Amino acid sequence: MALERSLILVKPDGVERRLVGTIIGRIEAKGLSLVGLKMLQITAELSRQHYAEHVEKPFYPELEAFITSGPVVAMVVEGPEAISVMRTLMGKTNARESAPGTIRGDFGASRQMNLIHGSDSPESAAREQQIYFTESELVSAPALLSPVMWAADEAN
Ligand code: IDP
Ligand code: MG
Repeated sequence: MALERSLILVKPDGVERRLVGTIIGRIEAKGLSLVGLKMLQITAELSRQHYAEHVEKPFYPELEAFITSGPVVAMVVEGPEAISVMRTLMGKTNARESAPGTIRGDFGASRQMNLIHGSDSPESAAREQQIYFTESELVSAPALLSPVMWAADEAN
């Protein structure tokens, strides 16, 4: 098991609905650490970079219109297996099918306006972190609480 970093966005619908604090609260309550945080407006160019794998898909124009429609909050979160832990915490892409207890399942009812983005693999996480953050914008989280949160072999 490894300490990982995932790139998370609270999407424009989450910001507009004043759910930023609630969503960050869930991430922190799970035990993940914030190591980077900023608010920004995604441009069309940035959207094409972020969603490179979807640019040719039929739904891309609507997705771009949505993701550029208002500010987002970008974060890098860290913890043991943070990438898959965040995907589980988020729920399925289509919020109507997301389980209750997940962020999308509790707060969303749309496939597109699904509140949150999270990296889907270590490769995506590395690529996406570079899109939003420079190395100097990411802090090293203090390990003070780690001994009471997980065993040493869960985060090496
Ligand atoms: P993910 O966010 O759960 O990783 P992806 O399949 O990577 O889901 O899709 C990226 C984003 O594009 C979704 O979060 C959602 O906002 C939007 N999206 C995905 N599929 C559709 C669709 O079929 N129609 C409209 N928007 C979609
Ligand atoms: Mg995805």
